[in-house]
Amino acid sequence: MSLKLWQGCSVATMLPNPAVPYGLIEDAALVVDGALLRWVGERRDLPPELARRCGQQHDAGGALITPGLIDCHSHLVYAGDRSDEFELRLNGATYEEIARRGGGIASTVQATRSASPEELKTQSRVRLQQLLGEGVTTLEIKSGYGLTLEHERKMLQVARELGQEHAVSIRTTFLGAHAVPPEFAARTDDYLDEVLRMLPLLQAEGLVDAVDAFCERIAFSPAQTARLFEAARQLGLPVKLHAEQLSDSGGAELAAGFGALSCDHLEWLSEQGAQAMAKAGSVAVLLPGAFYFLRESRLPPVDLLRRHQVPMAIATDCNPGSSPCSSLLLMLNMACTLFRLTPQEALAGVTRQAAQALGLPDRGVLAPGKRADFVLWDVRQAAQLSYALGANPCIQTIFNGEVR
Ligand code: DI6
Ligand code: FE
Repeated sequence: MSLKLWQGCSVATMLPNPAVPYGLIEDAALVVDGALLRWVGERRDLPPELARRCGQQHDAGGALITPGLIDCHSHLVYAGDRSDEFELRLNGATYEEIARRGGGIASTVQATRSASPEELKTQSRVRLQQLLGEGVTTLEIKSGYGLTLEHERKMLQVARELGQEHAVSIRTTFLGAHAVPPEFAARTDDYLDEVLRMLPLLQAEGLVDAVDAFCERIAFSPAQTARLFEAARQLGLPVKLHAEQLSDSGGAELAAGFGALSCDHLEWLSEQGAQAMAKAGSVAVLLPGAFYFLRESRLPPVDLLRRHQVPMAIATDCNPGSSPCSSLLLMLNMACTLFRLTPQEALAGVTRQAAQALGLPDRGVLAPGKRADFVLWDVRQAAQLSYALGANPCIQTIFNGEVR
């Protein structure tokens, strides 16, 4: 098979090496064999016989190449928006008033249930295309605005179809335990029974890669979350959790006990929680968009995570209520400015660590044998990717070994 060569670039491999920030290779060459990387290194070391077999040769014109970006936490599939609520609030309405008018998460559930699969897909595609335009090659999408078997299935099918119709790899997460729908008001345990009925059915249809829940005073308790995770374990599905976003409920420790891929948000994470995550190898997914949009003041304990060597990922949390955001590059900037991550940590957070948060060891770094998903950027230094606000220096994205 004919190989493809990229040269005239520097490559941020993102391989962890304390002596080489970003795993950077200057004056690099990269050889693609089908959907995989065959060779990555300094151009002068490229074996001549390999170079000869490269049918396609690309001059990257001095671009910086990074792994394809990975958004490991999104609620990208939903209908409608909540800009009316945003405006009401800025005109002085209180949370209760908005809730009484049917606002909040319930309004997105209502809009998502009412939307046809085609409408839902059309609206979600706009956000997907924004992410793709910034070099995203892998994206997680959660359900959780349907909250019935029929509508959760619809959301997950739309997510899968978006993945088939675009050059992007999509992982779906069942978040039936996102909120208690109005028809189950004050009957959380009954609704959870319903969620437990949905899970094996949706899994059997091939719609579920992982299971998530919103563990919070206003949503599901740790005991309820544990019931769900027990069911996931029986089905062989990995879990992750919205944990410690608004209070310390001990969710991270609970999730770590189930070997969670990740615990997400974590503003209120305790030392015990961090220890448990480190032991379990769970990734801390930080979501600066939600922190910013909800005007939170409690920062996620980044130093604690560093101290316990818990890997940190960054994601958009793209959703209409707490993070109406479809820019992963903006999240890089906000992870640095708001959470004080270094630009290197931030970039690792949307590449290597985000891959780990999704349980995908085949991507997130550029090395032989890994997927040929990578991005050419019009920047000279990797830090520029987190430095600029609202810029998009993406020149070209290669997905599955093909120019996208
Ligand atoms: N945490 C959040 O911040 C969002 N969901 C969650 O579990 C809020 C979702 C929404 O308001 O629509
Ligand atoms: Fe979320």
